[in-house]
Amino acid sequence: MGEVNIAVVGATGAVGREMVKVLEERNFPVANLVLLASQKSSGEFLKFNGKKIEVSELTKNSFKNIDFALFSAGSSISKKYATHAVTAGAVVIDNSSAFRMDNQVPLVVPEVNPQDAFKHNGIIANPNCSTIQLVVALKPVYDKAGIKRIIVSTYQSVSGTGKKAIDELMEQTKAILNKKKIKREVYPHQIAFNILPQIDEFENNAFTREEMKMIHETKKIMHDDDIKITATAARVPVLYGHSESVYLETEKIMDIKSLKQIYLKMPGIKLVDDIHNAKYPLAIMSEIYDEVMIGRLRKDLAVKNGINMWIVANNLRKGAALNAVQIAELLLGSQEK
Ligand code: NAP
Ligand code: 3JM
Repeated sequence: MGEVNIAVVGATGAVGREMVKVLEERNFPVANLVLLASQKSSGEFLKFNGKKIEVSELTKNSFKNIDFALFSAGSSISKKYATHAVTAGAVVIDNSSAFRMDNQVPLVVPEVNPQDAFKHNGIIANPNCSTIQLVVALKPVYDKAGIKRIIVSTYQSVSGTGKKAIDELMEQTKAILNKKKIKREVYPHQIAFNILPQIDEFENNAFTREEMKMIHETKKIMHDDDIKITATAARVPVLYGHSESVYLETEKIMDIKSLKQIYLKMPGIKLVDDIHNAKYPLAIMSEIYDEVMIGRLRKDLAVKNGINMWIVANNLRKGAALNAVQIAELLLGSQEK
């Protein structure tokens, strides 16, 4: 692979820092790494491959000679700056919700719909973290047996809201243990020792935007508008890793044994399912494993083509930074041919 120039927009954030780590860990062929953030961070340094790289302020002119611009600074920044990156000749891989449902923008999970990545017009969108782990688990079931119904409930960690939310959970926990008053800035309610059944704003249909992201994005990635999917998204006082309880109804009956065999062979999936030894995916395991972990696989008792499972993945890595870097790898691999 030839070396390429990479810009990371939002490099100082929870996702951006993970981007830099993932590029290093995967020996991504980086010629030049440009780290961009707000004015407040300009002059800070981040480490990459043993070298300190200075963070610069993001401007419209930040993208000269950049091949890939990995954006994770929120949707308003993506809307404002992505076209400048594309005009400068870069391919944008955007982690925000800004372009995900745009018909001109592919929404890609390399294990699920890699072919879509090549249809881009300069921008490729990374799905929402909860959608990514869901569709990785759905794909082999969909291919083998068809899926007509999905009911998903999420248990999402605070790192999904960014670095301020990680601090808020830690500070509130300390305050409560020390019998002090808690401070609340990021979430509408106390998050320590609590569960919030709200992620992002409410829409007019009484679902939250996070829930609607999962519903729309799943249909787009699977190329199937007929899947009946409903979602409930909750924030839990966990630092890293999103967990999901998933119920599926397949078109054809699928037996659990053969599904386990398929999952065992799928790249990007780690089957953790040994209930007699209390082995199932745990949020804390996502700090070690990059795969989407699947467990608690079982046949539904009331519906003969119903399947239940529990899935966990690292929201900052497979849910954001890793998926984005895998998309870049996919494009680079094709340029080699
Ligand atoms: P974060 O920890 O709050 O980091 C935000 C980053 O954006 C920081 O680097 C920040 O720079 C930068 N930023 C903020 N305002 C800026 C500006 N005006 N100009 C340039 N940079 C600016 O948040 P995060 O968790 O990393 O998430 C960032 C975004 O990634 C989210 O808003 C979301 O759109 C996306 N995201 C996607 C997924 C996914 O599943 N695909 C998951 C999580 C997040 P400073 O440090 O200088 O403020
Ligand atoms: C995850 O700018 C914003 O409002 C960012 C909000 C946000 C998003 C989003 O909508 O891009 C925070 C955390 C996401 C996401 O992945 O959809």
